[in-house]
Amino acid sequence: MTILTRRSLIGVGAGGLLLSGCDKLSNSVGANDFVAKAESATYGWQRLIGRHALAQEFSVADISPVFKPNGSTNPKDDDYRRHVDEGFANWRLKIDGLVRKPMALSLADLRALPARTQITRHDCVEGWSTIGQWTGPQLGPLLKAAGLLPTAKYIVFHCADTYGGEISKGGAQSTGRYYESVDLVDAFHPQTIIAHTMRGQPLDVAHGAPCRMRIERQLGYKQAKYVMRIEAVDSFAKMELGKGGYWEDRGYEWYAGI
Ligand SMILES: Nc1nc2c(c(=O)[nH]1)N[C@H]1C(S)=C(S)[C@@H](COP(=O)(O)O)O[C@H]1N2
Ligand SMILES: [Mo]
Repeated sequence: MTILTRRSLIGVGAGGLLLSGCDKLSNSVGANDFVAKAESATYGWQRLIGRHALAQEFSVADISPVFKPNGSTNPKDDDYRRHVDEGFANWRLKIDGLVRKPMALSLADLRALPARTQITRHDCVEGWSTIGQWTGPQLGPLLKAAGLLPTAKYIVFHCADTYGGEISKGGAQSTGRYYESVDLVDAFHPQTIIAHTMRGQPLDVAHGAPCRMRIERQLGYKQAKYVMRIEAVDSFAKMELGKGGYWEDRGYEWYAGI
């Protein structure tokens, strides 16, 4: 059939946007650049053997009966408490930094976007895994809509929670606020979604309400909960302790591939 041109294959829908985003990516960022920046062998190897590949997806029957909440499960931060009390009516997800058109999305806006549902395995470094079902818009098309600038190299997820009892370990320079970051390969990965729904229900506070990241090729601590702001940056050297994430600032690998 001749009607299946390349244009008709990649030109439509969110998947098409993603493909063309990734095409652009591999042209603008050379593999050498990534390998040079690699902080671990996994990062380099996964880049070479296919970081675009999908993480395994499971069936409804595989979903774990209980998805263990971990890390912050009920943030005490004033701003966050207010949003919970207001049912997130005044909450906005900001998308800003190195973008042409910064955005502020309400929860209704987020829910109105085309969404992807995926059943995946969550692996925590503490040594447990659990299978959950997540629904939410893909991050890639949103970044495109915000006009991600060519100078952007990383996407940072700023969270609402101060992780209890750990501030002191970060020293005076750290606010103790949870945050995370990924490169553009993971930001535009089709399974990288802003999940507002878990197993068909609005995301609860324990699991990151009103929205949390799912970045399925990486470990549990990359799955930022209570996301308030998504910032495109060219460096995170001057942010908190400079390693690109709360746990990274405390010694974990920045690239936590699985
Ligand atoms: N904002 C925020 N995100 C977070 C954490 C956290 O403490 N705060 N903990 C991380 C860790 S270590 C894990 S294993 C997962 C746990 O997600 P869950 O509570 O849905 O199981 O969230 C990750 N994201
Ligand atoms: Mo974790």
